[in-house]
Amino acid sequence: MNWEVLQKGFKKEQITALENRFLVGNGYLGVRGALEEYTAEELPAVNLAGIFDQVGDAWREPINAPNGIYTYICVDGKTLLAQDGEMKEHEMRLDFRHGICHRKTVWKTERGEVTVTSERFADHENVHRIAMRYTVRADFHAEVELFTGIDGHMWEINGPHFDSLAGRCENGRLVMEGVTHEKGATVCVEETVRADFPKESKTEEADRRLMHHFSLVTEKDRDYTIEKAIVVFTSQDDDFSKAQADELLDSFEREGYEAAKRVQEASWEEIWKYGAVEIDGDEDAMKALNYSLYHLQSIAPRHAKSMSIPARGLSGQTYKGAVFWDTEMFILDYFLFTRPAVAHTLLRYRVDTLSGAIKKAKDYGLDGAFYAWESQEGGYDACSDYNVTDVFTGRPMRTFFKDKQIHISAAIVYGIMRYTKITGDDSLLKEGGLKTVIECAKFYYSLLLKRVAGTEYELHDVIGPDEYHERVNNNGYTNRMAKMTLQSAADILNNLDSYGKDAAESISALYPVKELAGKFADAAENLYIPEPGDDNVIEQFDGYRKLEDCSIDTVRSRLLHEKEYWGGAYGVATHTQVIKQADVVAMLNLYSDEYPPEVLKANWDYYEPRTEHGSSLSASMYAMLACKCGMPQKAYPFFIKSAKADLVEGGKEWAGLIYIGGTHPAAAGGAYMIAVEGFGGVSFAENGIRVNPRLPGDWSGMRFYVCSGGERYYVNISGEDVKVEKID
Ligand code: IFM
Repeated sequence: MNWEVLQKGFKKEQITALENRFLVGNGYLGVRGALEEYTAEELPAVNLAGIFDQVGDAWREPINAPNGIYTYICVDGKTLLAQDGEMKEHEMRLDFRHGICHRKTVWKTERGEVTVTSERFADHENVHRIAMRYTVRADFHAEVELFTGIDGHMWEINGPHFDSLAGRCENGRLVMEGVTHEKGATVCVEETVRADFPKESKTEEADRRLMHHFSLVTEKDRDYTIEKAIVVFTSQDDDFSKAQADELLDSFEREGYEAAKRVQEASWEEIWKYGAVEIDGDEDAMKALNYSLYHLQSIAPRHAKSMSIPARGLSGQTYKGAVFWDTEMFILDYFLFTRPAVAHTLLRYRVDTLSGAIKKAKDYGLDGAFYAWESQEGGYDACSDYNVTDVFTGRPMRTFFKDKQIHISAAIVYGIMRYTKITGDDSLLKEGGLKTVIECAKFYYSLLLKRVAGTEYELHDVIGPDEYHERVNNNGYTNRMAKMTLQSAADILNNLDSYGKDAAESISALYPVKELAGKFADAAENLYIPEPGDDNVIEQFDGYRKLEDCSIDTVRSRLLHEKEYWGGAYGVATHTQVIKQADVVAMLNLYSDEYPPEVLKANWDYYEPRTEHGSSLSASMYAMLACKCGMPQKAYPFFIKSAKADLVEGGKEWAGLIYIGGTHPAAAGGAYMIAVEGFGGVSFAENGIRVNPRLPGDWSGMRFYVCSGGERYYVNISGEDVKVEKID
């Protein structure tokens, strides 16, 4: 397979999408695929994981570090900037086997051609470091001024996040240090430059920019190359000091870009050894899938013990750098199956942010743990009560995602229980997970309602995964996930001894075990789950089928503005059956074994034409259920849509007036689930893994590795033949 994404030519309107497509990252930082000369206007970013800042009442968001990539040239007095769009040739290339982004640009000047080539990577071995190489070549004796340094004018959506930003030169290296507004955290960027020409530079500081300035008169057709290392660290890093930063720069000065690149290539080869998926008969699908996995690997917090993945990865500040249910329901499986330690880190973050969830529940007058819909550090919910701006009035619109998407707590329980079941490792449960599950169950318990004349419990006033219909009663997905949570907690409480003496004692000290177990079991048994109707269709929520039944096109034709929000109080979809994303279908996908095939199919057929797929999460749930209905052909276009979410243009970039562009890790994780669990048919049972493939059209085989019960298996599907081999 060709592990390369190539983009030839330049269009201004593609700049932001390409920055996502060519992103390089290592879990600690993400570097948007911006050209070196881009300034804030083109949205470049070195986006940092897990460090946030808020300015005034604006949205709290993650920090973009001062941009140490910033480099440009002037030739014969003219500054050459790609964004001016006057290049003769331009191409970008991503080697996604090794996480290296390349560019080549040719300008035609009055005296001849000037070519810039560059490459860069976010170092996987030393996650604080970015390495780059930048080469200029002219086919004439050109007067070249080369500027490279640190740009303190970052792209910030709700900044400025640095109250102060000070630059200095330390033994020829540039250092820029910012102090964040909210917490006074420091973010430090240091860089060093090697050059293959006599390196005499002036250092210039102006207007929040700190630059080396090299003046060259180039020989015809000779390369002039600088190699640069940029190290980023913050006062929030537990285990990284200035001395270590200096050492990383020292070693780069000694050994150079090529040496660092060799290590980078070896690290990625290690990742792909068990992390890639091979497909026979469909090169395009295989490439798109592994490109998705590249993105997941680029944002995996391998360096941390307790950290999760934001909904837009490390591609910037959109979605406030917050963690959603995307992680547990869409992203988790890839790591669980290929690198369980990362799955543990993702879930550890939830266990460690339990206190934030307990506080949120309390703030709403509820019991237990109500996890943040948009979780930042400490479990702080970054979701605003006004998450959409009305395009007509410019006024903030009241949305209820934060208050009513109660299914978020169940997603955390789902993740923890799934981790425990598939790995066979109950350490997460013992180290805080038991309490987490119990607190989530307490949360749902405190929300249960029973009608005076009723026998079942109900959950009212919620928002399901389909966010267009707010404040509905008995959303099928939510109720089923709440039931799972209550049942999991009851099982835990009834089997406390199986977690060992210490865990049993600490839980018994906190809760009336027997009483709670009884309450949760009763609630789980008697919580109302909407049943299939005469036509086998399950109503998404009470009264859903009484809403206007019209096509998506009809709804779209009623828009008065292309960026108008479809949901909420007055949205065009609100009073119709048109939904944003998989909802009943998501529930049936998770609980397919509880329903006969005709119910699964009837709901797929009913809901698909009514689903706008306005979220990149939607396609994978439809594809998964299609596979379970024995319709891999129908699943295939949804698989391609998920796998290519960051590879092709056309993704949603706006919600009302809010920019929401960025990478789509949940779609990437969804693509993996479709390939391995949907088409590959992998599932996990008490006695090991099961493989029951349902390959689509052209696929004649698949090969991949999966972990289960502390073992790793090699799965080789070839036509009808399935081999599962345990790896030593
Ligand atoms: O979590 C999703 C949500 O379901 C739909 N809107 C986008 C969020 C982040 O991906």
